[in-house]
Formats: sequence, C-alpha cells, structure tokens
Amino acid sequence: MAAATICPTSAQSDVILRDQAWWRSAVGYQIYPASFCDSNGDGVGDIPGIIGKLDYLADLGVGFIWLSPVYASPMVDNGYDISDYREINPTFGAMADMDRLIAEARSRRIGIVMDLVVNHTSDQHAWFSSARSDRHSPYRDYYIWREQPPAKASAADIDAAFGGSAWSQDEQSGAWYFHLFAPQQPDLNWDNPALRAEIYAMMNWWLDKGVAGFRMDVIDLIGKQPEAGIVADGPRLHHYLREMHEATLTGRDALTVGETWSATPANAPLYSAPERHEVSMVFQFSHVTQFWDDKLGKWKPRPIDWPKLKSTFATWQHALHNCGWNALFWGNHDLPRAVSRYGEEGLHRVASAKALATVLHLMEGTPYIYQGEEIGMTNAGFTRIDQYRDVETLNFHRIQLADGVAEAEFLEGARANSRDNARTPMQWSSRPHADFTTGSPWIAVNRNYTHLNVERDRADPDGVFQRYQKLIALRRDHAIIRHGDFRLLAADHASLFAYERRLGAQRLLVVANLSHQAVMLPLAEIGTVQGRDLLTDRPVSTLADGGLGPFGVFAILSEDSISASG
Ligand code: TEU
Repeated sequence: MAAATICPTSAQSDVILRDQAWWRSAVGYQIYPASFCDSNGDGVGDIPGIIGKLDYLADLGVGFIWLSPVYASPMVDNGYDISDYREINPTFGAMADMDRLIAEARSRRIGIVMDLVVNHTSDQHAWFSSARSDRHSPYRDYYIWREQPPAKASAADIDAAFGGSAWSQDEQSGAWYFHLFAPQQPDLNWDNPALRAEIYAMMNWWLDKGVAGFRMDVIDLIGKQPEAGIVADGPRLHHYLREMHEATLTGRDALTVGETWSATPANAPLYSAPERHEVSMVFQFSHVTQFWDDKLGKWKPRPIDWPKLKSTFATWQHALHNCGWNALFWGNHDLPRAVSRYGEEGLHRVASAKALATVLHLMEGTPYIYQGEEIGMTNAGFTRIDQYRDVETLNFHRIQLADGVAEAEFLEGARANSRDNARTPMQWSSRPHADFTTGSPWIAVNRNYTHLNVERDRADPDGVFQRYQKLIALRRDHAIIRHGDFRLLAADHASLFAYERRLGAQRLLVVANLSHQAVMLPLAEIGTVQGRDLLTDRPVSTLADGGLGPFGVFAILSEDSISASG
C-alpha cells in the first residue's frame, strides 16, 4: 500500500496527537545495561548502577530510558536471548531493583521503556525446553519446525543474521527448528494464537508495573512465513501489530517503537499513522545500510556520502510529516559510535559530535541518544579478535576467514562496524576503569577514557553534554522543532547539512558544516541568515566572512517568512 493512501485520513488525528502524546516532545536515552554502571564490582553493569545515575539523566533532561534487555538470559546475545520474560537476570539485579528503577525514574519524570524481544526466545526458555522434549507439548507449536532441512536454494533455505542456516536440528526431537539469529535463539511462531495471547499477557504485566512502553526488537519479522521464503514484512505483520495494540495498549499512554530494518518511506506510515493503532514510531535503517557493501555488508562500510545521506533523511521527514512519526538516531548498541562513523575522532571530536547532535535533534521526530553519545564517545579501537565479545562479530570472523578473507581485512571492517564498538563501558571519569566498575570489566574500556569522560566533558561549558542538554530543552520549548515543516536546503552541497523548519510565521534555519574545511555559505540557497541562534542564544545579523568553520553549526530562529524561497 502506498503512503499516499494513508496520509490524508491521518492528518486530523495527527493534529490532535501533536500536543498530547508526551513522546513527541521527549528525548529518549538508550541504556545498554552491561556497559553502563556496575554497582557491585563484578565487572558487569547492573540496575542499581543505573538507579545511581538517574540524577545524571534527569540533568541531561531525557524523558525516557530505552532499557536494553535485563530479563533472565544465558547471555548468548547479551540478553536478546530471553529465558524468562518475568524474571530479571541476577547479574543485573533482582525484580525489587527493577521496581525501584521504575519508581525512582518516574519520580524524576523519566519513563522506562522495556526492550520487548518476542521474535524469538532463548533456547533455555521453559517453552522451548518443553517443545523440544515432547512433540505433543502444548508449547511445540510456539516454535517453527520442519522434519527435513530445506533443499539448497529452495524458498525455505534462509540464512541466519549471525551466519549459517536459519534451520538447526534439535537433537532431542530430531526435527529442525527455525532461528533468524543464533541457534540459541529459536523463533517464535506468531501464527499460533496461544503464543500471541501469552505475549500480550506478559506485556500487560509489565505495563501494570508502570513501564512507559516498549522498544520492539526486530518486530517487522514476526509475520514471517519461512516455507514461502518470507522473512520481513510478512502478510500478517500489521494484523498482529494491531491485535497487540488492542490487547495491551488501548487506553494506555505508552510509547512503542518498532525496530524495523525493512521499513521504507512507503510502508512506514502503516506502522505509525496514529489512527492505525499499531506503534508510535519505528526505527528505520536506510541511512545506515545505504553505506554498506553490496556483498560484504556491514563488514565493508563505504565512506559517508553526505548528499545521499541528507536526501535519505529528507525523504523520511516528508514521508511521515502529518502521517506518522519518525524516530531519529545516529547510533545504538548494534551500530558504530556516531562521532566515529559520521564525524571525527581526532582534533574535531567535540565540534563534530555537537554538529551531528544538532542536525539530528532539530528534525521532526523523537530523538534517541545512545549512552555515551552525549559526551562524544568513540569506537572501541580494538585491534585483535580476542578483544571482541559480540556473537555476530565472532561468528563472522570465523566464517569470513574460512571463506578466504584475510584476518587484517576482517579486523579493519570490525574496527569500523562491529557491534562492540558501542558496547565498551561508559566513561564516567579518569579514575581506573573509567569509574564504570571497581572490578574487571567484561569488555575493555576504551583507552581514551583518561581524557574522554563524563566528568571532564560536563566541566566544559562548550562540551558535548551541554549541547545535548540544550537541544533537549529546545525541543520541549519550541513547537517549530516538534512539528514545523521541513525543507532540505543546498541539497547537493558535499559537506553542508542545511535545512529549514517552518511553523506559522517562524522559520528555523539549521546549518552544519560536516567537514574539516571551512566553507562559504551558499546564501542564494539557504536564504537570510538573520535572527537568534538558539544554540548560543545570541542575535545573528551577519556571519563573519559568510563562512562556517570546520564542524561549525548554527540554528537561527527568525520571524521572517519572506526570504524562505531564497
Ligand atoms: O537487532 C536486529 C538485527 O538485525 C541486528 O542484530 C543486525 O543483524 C546487526 O546488528 C546488523 O549487522 C536486534 C537487536 O538490536 C540486536 O542486538 C539483537 O542481537 C538482535 O535483534 C536479535 O535479538
């Protein structure tokens, strides 16, 4: 279905939602619990550690925390393999800690958004144990089975995301089960209504505890039909999402964000148009995957092409304006660090982190900050395979070397794009282990913690933290940031990211130079540069030399509506 068939009807409900939905003015903060703050010295972050940092997050100004999984798990995929949805992994704490986190966060007006991983469970989940031990178990049909492995190149012959076939033989029952990720992460069978009811009951249980919503892991995969070779965006996907909404979210003021690698500007409104009652918004990844290699994918990233990247953002801004809602992000626990991928780790680290934050946060949508991004943390810088912990990285290391890829070449790709780049511990101070733990960290702390840490950045009035704090406050205070129209300017410029937002007589002009070189502003394309710079709170009447320095950025608010067309 094309986006155009959805938008006109949604415009009205969108207007109503604008000033009601709390998540349209809030900024989210993602916590990867293992790497955030360790309170008991076992080298792994935990829930009490997070509670101890709530004042820090309140000071930053975030409205909600997306908490990566803290449920019971054998941790094959760091918690994305859940063995009990209603228990907390003891490494992270107890349920009492979780309840305290929800309450303590709420008292600071911060919601807790749980990670909902329901495409698959762990193979240690009681459902799977029962399913594999007994073909007549009521849980057998919670999973996806076939008697034979699929014939090579047949429709069902599907690859798993972490390498190898998506079908593995279960030695207990002799049959083959389906898993889109590791073999220890068997896929759930969403075609089974009993399974769906069980998931909805679990979601309600968490919502009744007071969580603010869910981030839905790979939710675009739940409508899969493996026998037909259909994985993402299956025919019953939206039916399931509407049913889920009806069973769990009706009458609640919750935020839901679907992780949807397959979402396109054309189908994204199906998920997030308010009157469809599916999810609040989706994470889409076209700005990420467009720079992956056709063959080697993320392991051979291409350099960023700014005109392409800008045009992708613009397409998404237009596709969901009055028609759905965008989730805005540079990074997460699966992606490289924003400043390393899109900015500059060296001389211009701070300036580039601030420029990237600014262009992202002043678009329409709900911005997400991945832990450490608010101080400009960088990629891990690992040079040896034994430094990595991530199942995907370790699997592909094995697979690609067996395929003849040179180790140095693989390590170069991993250094750019391994998921562990974002998983090194949060750098709180220059004290040992960056004050993340008093023990021995489960994954190495980035060596740059001695000068790159929270304590130091926050002491700098021109630091990265201060800019994020400012951007969060600006979104809250300015309707034009929340829902003004968007127009990309100087679209073909190789390094300037420039756009305007408009609401009534107001115009917000955002311009960032994302390069090492000073550039002249193409005034004919961007129009009048006059007004008040929201970032500095100073009036701007002329720009020195009409130029913008390396990674310079401004955001000028004016009432001038005439200069718009330049
Ligand atoms: O990620 C989905 C996913 O597809 C990524 O793992 C992706 O394959 C990879 O990063 C790109 O190379 C979600 C979670 O965010 C991720 O951490 C989990 O491992 C995965 O689902 C399985 O639950």
